[in-house]
Amino acid sequence: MTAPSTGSHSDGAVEVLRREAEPAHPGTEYGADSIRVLEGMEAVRKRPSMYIGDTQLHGLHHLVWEVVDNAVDEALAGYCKNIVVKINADGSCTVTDDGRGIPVEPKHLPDNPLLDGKSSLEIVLTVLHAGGKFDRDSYVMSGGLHGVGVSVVNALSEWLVVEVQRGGKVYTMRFERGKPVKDLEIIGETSRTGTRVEFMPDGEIFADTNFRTEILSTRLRELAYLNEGLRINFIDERSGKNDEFCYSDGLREFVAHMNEGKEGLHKVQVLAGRDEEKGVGCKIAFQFNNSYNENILAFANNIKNRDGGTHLSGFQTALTRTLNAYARKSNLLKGDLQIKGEDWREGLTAVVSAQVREPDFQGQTKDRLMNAEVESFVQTVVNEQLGNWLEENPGDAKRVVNKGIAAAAAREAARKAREATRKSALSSGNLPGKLWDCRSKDPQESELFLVEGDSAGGSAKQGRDSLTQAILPLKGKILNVEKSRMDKILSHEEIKTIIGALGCGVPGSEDFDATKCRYGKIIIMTDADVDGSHIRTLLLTFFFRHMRALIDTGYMYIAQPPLYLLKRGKKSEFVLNDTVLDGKLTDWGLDGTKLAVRELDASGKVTGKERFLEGDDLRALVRVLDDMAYIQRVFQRRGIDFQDFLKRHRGGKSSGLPRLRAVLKNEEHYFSDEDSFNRFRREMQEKLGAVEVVEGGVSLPAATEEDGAPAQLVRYELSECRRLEKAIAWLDEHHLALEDYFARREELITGELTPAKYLLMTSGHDPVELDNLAGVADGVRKLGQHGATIKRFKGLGEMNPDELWETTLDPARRQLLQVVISEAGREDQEQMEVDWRSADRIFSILMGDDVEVRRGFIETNAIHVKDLDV
Ligand code: 0RA
Repeated sequence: MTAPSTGSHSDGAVEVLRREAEPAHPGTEYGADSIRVLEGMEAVRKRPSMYIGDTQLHGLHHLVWEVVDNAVDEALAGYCKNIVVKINADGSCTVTDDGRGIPVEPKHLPDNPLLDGKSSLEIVLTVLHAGGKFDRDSYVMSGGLHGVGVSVVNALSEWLVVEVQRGGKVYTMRFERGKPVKDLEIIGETSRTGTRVEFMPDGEIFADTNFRTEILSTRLRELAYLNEGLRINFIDERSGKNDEFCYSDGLREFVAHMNEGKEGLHKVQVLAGRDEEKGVGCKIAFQFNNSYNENILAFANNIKNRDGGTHLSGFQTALTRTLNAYARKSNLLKGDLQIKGEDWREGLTAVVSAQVREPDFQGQTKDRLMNAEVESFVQTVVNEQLGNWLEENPGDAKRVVNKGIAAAAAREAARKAREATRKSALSSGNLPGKLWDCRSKDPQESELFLVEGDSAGGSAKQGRDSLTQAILPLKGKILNVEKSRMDKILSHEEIKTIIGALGCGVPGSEDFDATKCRYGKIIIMTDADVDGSHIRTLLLTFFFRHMRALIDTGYMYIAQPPLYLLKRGKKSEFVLNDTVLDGKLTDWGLDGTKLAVRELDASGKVTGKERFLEGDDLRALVRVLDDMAYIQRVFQRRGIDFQDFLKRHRGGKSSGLPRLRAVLKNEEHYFSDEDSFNRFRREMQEKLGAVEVVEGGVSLPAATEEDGAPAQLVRYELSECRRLEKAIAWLDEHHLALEDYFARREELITGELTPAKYLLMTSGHDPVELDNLAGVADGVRKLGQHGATIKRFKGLGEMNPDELWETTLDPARRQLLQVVISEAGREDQEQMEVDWRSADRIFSILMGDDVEVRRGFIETNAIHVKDLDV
């Protein structure tokens, strides 16, 4: 047995600690519960929260994690190298891995007549907790959090299709709401192994079945960081996003990623060790940077522990001890300055990842690791290896120690500044002179507007409801707190004014209490230009870093002054943004407008017959066409010609569009369903020998590269076709020809065009001839624009006090944006965490020093920035 081997593992992958396989007892596992088996799926559907936590976003994503965890388990056991997670255009999810494949052989279970003779695959998918009973010697490290089994995913899916490659054969089986609807079927041969699970979360169970890209990609990236060498591809077909996460030096790269935009004081360091006998291991990556924020994440067996636990406290204790000892010994620290743990951790970014054979977590959500043996183990590793690193790198060590000393000194200075701020700004009745307070003293109904500039402040003061609305005009840009320590922040005039107006104490001190805030809403109101958004970001950075509680309790808002003033005839209207503008133009364009559909004879001449679409029908048509335009863009991204696709595959009948596209030896084939695809696959297998099916989009790397490797049949799911079919059905019902969508008008010898089949007619305007059906939606919006002027507002100052009241201040008419770190609402821990981390990174990137990183960020994200008027 080995003693803790500390040091030698720092650059290998985190090694996995195994536990002997539990002896299997075939035939006994299910015996007693035989009757419950069928209840199982029903039970899950009756009380889904018991199995997946809730039926909100957290539970929805839990389905994906359940399948992914199984694949990661295969990776931990050494059998799987690649995982692909794909959100399909219809909202279903496909998880593919190249592990061993779920076992398929029939189970001999004489004690259980219900299950006897059924395939393992069916049992794994329909019996709760069955997965673990199949001798997964890999047991080890992953999951634990989930581990309720893929059967739960099955139970909560409208449908689920699983495909297994194993033992030379390809198997498939289909379920609906947990029940098998097709027997296990062999559909081909293969030289590979792996599992593909495709499922549609059930709308009867989940309020919202829309997977969130951010939640998925953050966690998948994290899993790739934590499992070095594992390749995870994430594809979101709804947007075309396609990411590959694969890190040979995972934790180190994780910390580098977290520190993007910050300046490191040294190279990322890794400390690691393990003790087979105790069944514990840990790996820690850390880097000090020049910021003032501490950012440490803790994981045990791939599970994030939000409240840390013994691995984290072991790290912190050893860090403080080792740095203090080194600082004294090297004479960097003189006198009686006391450096606390929090001082040492200023500007520290770290990931602590522990492997524990028998993890003991606190609570259902496993937010805290409790195993006592981990604490002392991590301490030993850190004391020794961190000490060595400091000794061997005196330059780095000096920077780190000096930073801690400065932090301790600044803590002292900040304490004094806090005292001073408290005295000046907070002595009661002593509100800042610049504040135009409201008369009400009830925070419930009081609002504070933080307004850019004195002139807008003046308009706001005149336009407001002075009973409940207070105005605080801010001069110029406030301090960038990302680059300042607390003592400096607290002596900045504008910040002192804000602190004084809010009246809930000085941030960072004990008497800070968000619930004492004098206003129930704090509303940032800046111009819709570059300066305005800079000021907004500076303010948000301040609140995010130092008054986070105000954001978390939902006090923070952003005012939305209108972007446009639309005028038509005597009517004028303020318009919030581009989406609303489009809607307005559609409304105006539809007002009194008819679409004439003329009959043309075979030679393209008008016969004189025509019919009209108007009112709700025409409105619905515009919606259907906008939908089709969206789907057309999806096709474009896939490199499929939409027009060709519609032409070649509709075949007259409304029998449906192909659901699958496959490419074999550069030739395209389309299939209406899985069955016809599988028939084709078998045929090809007979003809060509071996045929390997790979998922389109990204392919799992070929298992063999030699000659004679099987031909690749690349398979693409065309799930957006379901939506497209709905659109086409609507056109059918309204006797509109799909061919007309792309129709073109010919040019005659005279230079004229052949007569238009579609015309938009409205009073006071010549009929508008359209080239084809696709042109109707934009044609309507163009009509709406007729005779209208659109004026774009830049500054708040362009509005007079009345207009400002009407559009932006009046609670009955304005639209505020609430600042939440989670888009999904505060109750959702999952989303919160994701967004907190990206917010942290984004603030560092946008407000930090690193110009290159900032430029890169702005360039890659420029696509989201509309109307940037520089
Ligand atoms: C039960 C036993 C074994 C593997 C699996 C389940 C398994 C499940 C999933 C779900 C997604 N991908 C998966 N891969 C594997 C062990 C198989 C063996 O011993 O050969």
